[in-house]
Amino acid sequence: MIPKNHPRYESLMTRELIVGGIKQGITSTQGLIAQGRGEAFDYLIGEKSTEYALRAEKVAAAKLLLAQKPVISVNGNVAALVPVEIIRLGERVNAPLEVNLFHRTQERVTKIIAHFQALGARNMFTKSDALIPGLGHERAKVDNNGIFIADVVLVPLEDGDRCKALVDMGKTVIAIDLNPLSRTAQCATITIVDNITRAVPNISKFAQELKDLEKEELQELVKGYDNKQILSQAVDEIKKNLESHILI
Ligand code: PTJ
Repeated sequence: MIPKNHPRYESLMTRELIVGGIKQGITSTQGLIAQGRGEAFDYLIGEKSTEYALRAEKVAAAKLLLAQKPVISVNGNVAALVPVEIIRLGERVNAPLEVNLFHRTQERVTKIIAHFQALGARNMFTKSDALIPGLGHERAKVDNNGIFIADVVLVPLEDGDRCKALVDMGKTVIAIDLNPLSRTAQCATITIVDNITRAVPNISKFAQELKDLEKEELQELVKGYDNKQILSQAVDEIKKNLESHILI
């Protein structure tokens, strides 16, 4: 039992969600390692949604609202950490969820779909009848009516190969990744350098605020977005935080 007044309460509780996901059979054991890596970067950016992350989150919300066929890709970590929040986001921007796993087993795919449906997800792509060209691993398997033909795909905690393959297919790829140096972060169209536990509610909140804007107003908001600048601001933030902790 983790006491509420523990200084690392939130971080420790997030770990518990991943452990719970593994026990339920929805999260891979490798998910623990990914979470650990994410935590380290979260520590370095100050465990907060920075100004540049909020900018990327707002632009992401606008892009999702502008999309013709948006899809939200979900994996075992997403299913454990923010299942309800991602269902809500999907409903708000009219984007069905699609399970896409790196360490894929049919058993886990089935369990994750059931997990989301039990929590109220009504709109999911559940087939794996198409392949993303140029990918040699299991993440290539997608739904022909879902990710395969989507124009905008939200990919939280992605691997670099599929991110690049989706961009190569001409899609707008929105990544959530705490590591601004990862291949995913570097190749996505919009990179949200924030913890998924903060990023998904933030995108939802922005989607709610923006949903009644005209198409032209949304396009105006997206105009001039520079992902390289966002990434360099994330790296600067890490440098600044490290420098402020150097003891003289
Ligand atoms: O369920 P599966 O089989 O699809 O597997 C999912 C994981 C996440 C295990 C798999 O995709 C994987 O191994 O991912 P990576 O290559 O470790 O990359 C995960 C990236 O997400 C890393 O750059 C982490 O820094 C980042 N990350 C981890 N936890 C979080 C995060 N970013 C945002 N929020 C987090 N909580």
